[in-house]
Amino acid sequence: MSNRVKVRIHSVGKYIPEKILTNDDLTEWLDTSDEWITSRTGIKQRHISTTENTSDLCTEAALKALGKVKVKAEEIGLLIVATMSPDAHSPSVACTVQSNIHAKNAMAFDINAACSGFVYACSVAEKMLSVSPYQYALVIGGEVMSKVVDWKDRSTAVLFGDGAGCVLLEKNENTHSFIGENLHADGSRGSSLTSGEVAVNNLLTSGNKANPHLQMNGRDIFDFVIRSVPKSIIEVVEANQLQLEEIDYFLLHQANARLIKAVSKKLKQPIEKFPQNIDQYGNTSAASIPILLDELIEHGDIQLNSNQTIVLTGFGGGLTWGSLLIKL
Ligand code: 4VN
Repeated sequence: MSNRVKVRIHSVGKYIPEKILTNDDLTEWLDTSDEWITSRTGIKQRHISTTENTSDLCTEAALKALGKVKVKAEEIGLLIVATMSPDAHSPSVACTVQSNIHAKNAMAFDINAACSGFVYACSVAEKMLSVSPYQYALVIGGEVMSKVVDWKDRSTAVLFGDGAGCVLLEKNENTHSFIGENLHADGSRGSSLTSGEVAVNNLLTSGNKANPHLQMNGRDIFDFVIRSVPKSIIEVVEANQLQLEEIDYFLLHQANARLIKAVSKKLKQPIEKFPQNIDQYGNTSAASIPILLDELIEHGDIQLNSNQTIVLTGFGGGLTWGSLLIKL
């Protein structure tokens, strides 16, 4: 990596839809309780979009990130959106955002790696940026999960929320933020989490079954995360001659508070190094890591240009998982 052009995080932004649904609100529609949801998941409430689609959330997050620094939309050469809840298959969310913010010099495409999407997209963007003529890339994780969950299924409907987070990456002479990574997939276990199935349907074939809703085998996913995520974190840290003790924060995909606690135990690292906001937002899939990063920067826990070292770890549908080691 040392002979590549350096890339760093220049600014971060987020956008959360205004409407809040608390656990108690959900009990009007579902046979569930605040006690069950809180104790099993750590979720107290989630934000749900009433009018805005994924591209609208992503547009606002991008404008926030750009507004914090003196970078014009025309200076962006690459715009990637990580999402599993796009407005449509085509145009991509990234192209709609490109139009909305007038990033007319940017190539634009979506990446779908479910809850790992933001980590995957950062990895791709960093590599493309480092060998490109342009100076800036926008990487956005954005989801309107509320339109894909089955609101009659209490085992999944209570878990998810809507939101978007964005990082602006910059080519830079001095600092290389992206020190190491590992990205993984196990497609043989893809049926553990499905969403938006589309069956073959044409003049010659019809009647095939497809379920457009999100379906999840919670136990399978939980087991997979416990087996693979601590390993991925240890791998990325040790492969780069660091020790877990030297990492300031582990930013994990916000899927379940009990799971984050289990990972912290397995790594023998204090829970304080695993910041969480799942209580407020639920599981926002590809958006959860950049939303968390933005909040930590706003609260002053994480500072850009501080020499802090953080690990970002995504995991979920696909199945996919992976970690980025970042020096700020
Ligand atoms: C990663 C994970 C999850 C996930 C899996 C299971 C689960 C979240 C099942 C047991 C239930 C409480 C909730 Cl670990 C989802 C994704 C997708 O983003 C990624 N919660 N639970 C209980 O305790 O009965």
